[in-house]
Amino acid sequence: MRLMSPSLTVDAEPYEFICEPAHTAFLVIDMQRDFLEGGGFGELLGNDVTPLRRAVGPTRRVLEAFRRAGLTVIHTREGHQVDLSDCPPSKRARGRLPVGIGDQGPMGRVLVRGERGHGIIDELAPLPGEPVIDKPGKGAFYATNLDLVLGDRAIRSLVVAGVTTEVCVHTTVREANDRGWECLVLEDCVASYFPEFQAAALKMIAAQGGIFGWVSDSDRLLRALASLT
Ligand code: TIU
Repeated sequence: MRLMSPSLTVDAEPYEFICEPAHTAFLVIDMQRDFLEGGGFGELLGNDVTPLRRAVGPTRRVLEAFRRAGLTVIHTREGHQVDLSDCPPSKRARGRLPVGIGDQGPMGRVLVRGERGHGIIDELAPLPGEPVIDKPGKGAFYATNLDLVLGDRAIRSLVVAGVTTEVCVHTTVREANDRGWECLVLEDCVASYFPEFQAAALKMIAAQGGIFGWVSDSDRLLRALASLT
């Protein structure tokens, strides 16, 4: 059932986020094994992947609430075609990794579409009918049809979750903001390998009057959604 209420008001920083549920999507960015599980791209980059787990439970609660309310859910995955034709050589070379993008790792070829590591973690698996945007870059608009998918569904506002906060979440929110979408980032539904980047990245979004978005959390979003029903 689609909610008919005209607007949803979520307590947020720097001030309340107001959107229309029927024109709002939950955008879940790159919740892939390659970033959240041992042996994936994130760990091969030298990171401890455990801090990313904190975003899984809250994201799942918001995902379930959006699904229950009949609202739009969209997932993204970072990764490359099997022949790596969409991976700039500069990206592949970055980090001088002994095992990097396109190489065989414990979960298949690293950051390659169709491999186990490229898949979204079981807890947040997309349901049939939920768009999954495969993106070669950090931003979800670069070299994808995300703008068409959002336009087709008359989406004007995005509630954003995913990893990592300062890389793919930030790049995507900046891209979305420049294209006219309003973005609310849920601080407990996004995560970074670096606590100091998590804090700074969230501050950057909401500073200067919400220079490229709003920041709230899953509890405040769920409270607002509950008040509609
Ligand atoms: N390394 C890192 O923090 N992130 C990425 O490479 N991709 C995403 O953020 N999805």
